[in-house]
Amino acid sequence: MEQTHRLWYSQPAVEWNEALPVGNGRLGAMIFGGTGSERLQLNEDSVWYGGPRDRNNRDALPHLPQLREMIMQGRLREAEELASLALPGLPESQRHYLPLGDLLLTFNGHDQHCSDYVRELDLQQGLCRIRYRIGEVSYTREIFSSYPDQAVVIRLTADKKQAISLKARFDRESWRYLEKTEKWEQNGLVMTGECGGKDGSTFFAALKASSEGGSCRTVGEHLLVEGADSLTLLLAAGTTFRYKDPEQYCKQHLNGLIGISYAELLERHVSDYGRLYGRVSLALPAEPDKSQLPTDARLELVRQGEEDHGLVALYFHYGRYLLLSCSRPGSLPANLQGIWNDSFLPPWGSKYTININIQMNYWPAELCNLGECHEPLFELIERMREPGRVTAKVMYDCRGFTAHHNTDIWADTAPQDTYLPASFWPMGAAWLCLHLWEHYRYGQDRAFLAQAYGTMKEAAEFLLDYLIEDQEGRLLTCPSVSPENRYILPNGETGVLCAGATMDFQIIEELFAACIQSADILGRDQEFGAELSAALQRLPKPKIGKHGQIQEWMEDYEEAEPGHRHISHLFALYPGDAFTTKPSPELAAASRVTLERRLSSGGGHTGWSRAWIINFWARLQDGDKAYENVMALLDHSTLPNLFDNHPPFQIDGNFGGTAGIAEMLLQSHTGVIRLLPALPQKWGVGEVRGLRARGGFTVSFKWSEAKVTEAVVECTAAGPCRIEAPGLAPIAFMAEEGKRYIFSR
Ligand code: FUC
Repeated sequence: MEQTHRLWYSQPAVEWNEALPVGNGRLGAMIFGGTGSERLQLNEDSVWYGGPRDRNNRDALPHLPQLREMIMQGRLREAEELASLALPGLPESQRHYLPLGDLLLTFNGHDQHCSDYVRELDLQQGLCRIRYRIGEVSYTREIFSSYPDQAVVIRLTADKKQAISLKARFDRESWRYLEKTEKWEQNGLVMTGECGGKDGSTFFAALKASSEGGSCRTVGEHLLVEGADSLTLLLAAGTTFRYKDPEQYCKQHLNGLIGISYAELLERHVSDYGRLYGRVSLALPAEPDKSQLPTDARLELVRQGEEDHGLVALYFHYGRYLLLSCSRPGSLPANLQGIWNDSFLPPWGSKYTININIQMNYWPAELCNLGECHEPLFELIERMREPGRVTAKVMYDCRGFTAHHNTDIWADTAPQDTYLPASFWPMGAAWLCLHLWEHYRYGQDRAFLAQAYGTMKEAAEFLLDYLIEDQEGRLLTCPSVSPENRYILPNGETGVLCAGATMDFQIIEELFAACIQSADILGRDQEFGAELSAALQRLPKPKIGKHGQIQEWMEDYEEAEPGHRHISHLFALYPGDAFTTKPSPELAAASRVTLERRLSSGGGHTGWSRAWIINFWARLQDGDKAYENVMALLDHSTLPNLFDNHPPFQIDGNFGGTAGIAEMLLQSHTGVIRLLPALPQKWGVGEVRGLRARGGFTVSFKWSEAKVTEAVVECTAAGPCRIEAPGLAPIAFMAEEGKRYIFSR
């Protein structure tokens, strides 16, 4: 069986989508690996344009009754016109993410006669390594972003003495006029500037060199190293978002680190990173064995229709690597590009789109045993509470907190854009809060739940107030949309705003149920629980439409785009739980019809949409369909560096794909731990170690001929444990905390 933990290439990256990412949650770099010159395209997660603002539109509330009336009466054009005037944020757009800059290294004479070139990303050590030979000298470059030491570390060595010479400088392309680059003593450089906009942050980056042998000096904005035996470069960066004085922080930090040997820095990095990465492993059939081929060649063969189970396992591991590299405690959450962005005007602002994308970033967090990587999202949710209360009150006169389909570094909750299929959808906070509940379900940490409950409750309070009653006494969301689709009325007219999008009820049901259960577990708030239960009774139930599909809206409208990338009305299948195969076979069957319709009309064309589809098929327990879509994700939506391609690069598909592969192997959302729930025929043999199951379990198992041969369950919380696995008799027992249980055939 193949266990591949390495992306590798036999040539430098020509463009950004070939470069390899490193990151520690906060500080990231894309490494090109050139021989004559090296480019590290740098990011720091808090380099965003502009400061916080109150963008709430005060004209929303006075027009809300009229808008609701227009929608309820089907006066759609008028409603759209009014919504476009009265609801948008002022201004229309939230803040966007920016690159920090580049660190450029030049090695004179190295672009010629180079041989034995290898560029690799070692996922087990969490570092990028470049090796090549020129004449008699072999050069090695190792680069990683250390979480314990909060620095990018660059190490240059050669197998001959005095062979390391280079010139280094910072660069910031056409935006360089905004800042200063200059030398820092004899062995360092600094770069500083404004992120832009009124009340925006200021950034600072610093580089410090330490060489064994040779000399270091600085001239103008250059650092010059000549004839060193080996060299370590340390890079730190920060902004006023976190540090009062980023210059002082960076300089003090590097002055403290520079005395530490490279071996120790590496050791600290590998032990920190490796402890997390090493929790999980996956081996899939080694036939066909393509492990000797470079990663881009393997991807190309998949495009030509070949199988490569090892590449699937590598993609899975890479997803875990990426999450560890762009979301660690203390960092901001993973944005649309994780932390890796080279554009001053990135697609969708490289911010947080919360009608699927950022949620998808965190789908693998719990299941793949990286619960701590989820924390930055929880912190952002906390920061959204205050602005979200203002939005709830100002726009809708509701209690609690709300957010629309995007947020930014300042936790902005007012609508983003005036794009009718997406902008005026106040369900963002509610969906995000379900991540708090999922974290509890996996970890069973009551102290966490006690704290998270208040946040979940506030999201629920907003919805209780936002729901309106229709003539039949049902409670509906209005205005709303089914992200980001449109419907066709029987008269051929197209609609977008609606009362009661199916997804809304599915989110509300899950959130209210989570609040009720949490209140029960915590032994508080019985009255609120009763209020939620009463509201749940009055929500519309899921409906099956004329094609046998789950209806996307309350009426059985045709979809304007039947192959739309969003499949919002299957939220209850995944990431929600309600449409599981056994308790609701009709809903599962209708979900299948919905998926097939989407797919046969060209669905799954963006990377994230394809990744969502993998998870849907996994939940429908159709391993072969899930597999087909894993292959389609690799084939259509994966760039040479294995980044997900929307297009352009957007990281959600990596995370959704990783979660989907895990979901094919283990599911635990129904109260039973199911092993191999959606195993494709092609993966008859394999082994997975360290996945998490809800209830506080860590599960490892092997299988052959599609049957589990051995399963090991470690219990991190006491409680009932039920397991169903092909090849094993059903298992049910009371687990004791700290105990390990082994089951075999
Ligand atoms: C949603 C999606 C787009 C894209 C954007 C960031 O609006 O519909 O496909 O992923 O977010």
